[in-house]
Amino acid sequence: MVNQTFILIKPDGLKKSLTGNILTRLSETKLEIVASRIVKVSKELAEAHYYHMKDKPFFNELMRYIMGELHDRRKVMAMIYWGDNAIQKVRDLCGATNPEEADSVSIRGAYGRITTAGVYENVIHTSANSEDAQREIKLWFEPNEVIVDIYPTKEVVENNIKRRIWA
Ligand code: 3AN
Repeated sequence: MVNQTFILIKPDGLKKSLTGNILTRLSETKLEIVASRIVKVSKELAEAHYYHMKDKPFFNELMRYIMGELHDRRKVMAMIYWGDNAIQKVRDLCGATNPEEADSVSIRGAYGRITTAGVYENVIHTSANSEDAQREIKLWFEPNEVIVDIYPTKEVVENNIKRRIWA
């Protein structure tokens, strides 16, 4: 089944100059990149992305991590990969959330670590399932930034300018 998944190269991945290595690993999946942007993550975006972690004891550290405050790199690289079984293929390649449990040849197994403050710095995020993929893609991208039609959109007119938004 063809589907799409959301991927973030996190601030530790950028700081460790792993972007090229991670993209090379992702190319093993033979999936297509259909959207990409470098994003400075605001507090609002960080909280919306990790809303399900709000009650975790490490939530504040997680916010600082994803906003780049722990790595002096206030940016992440957000992407959408699309193709046959994209969600599962990318999850398999990334490995388990806990870098110590991740397969050692997976991206997180090879490059991730657990900090002394207890945060998993696992260099990459990818959607867990199709509901998460849809929520995350719609949060991080506008329809015009994606080169294939993945979800329904609608046209709105703002200040006499037509714009497509997620329906
Ligand atoms: P994934 O990114 O694999 O979907 P989630 O959504 O369960 O993982 O967790 C979001 C982020 O929160 C992880 N990428 C990791 O940085 C951090 N995290 C998750 N579980 C823990 C934990 N038990 N201890 C510390 N950090 C964690």
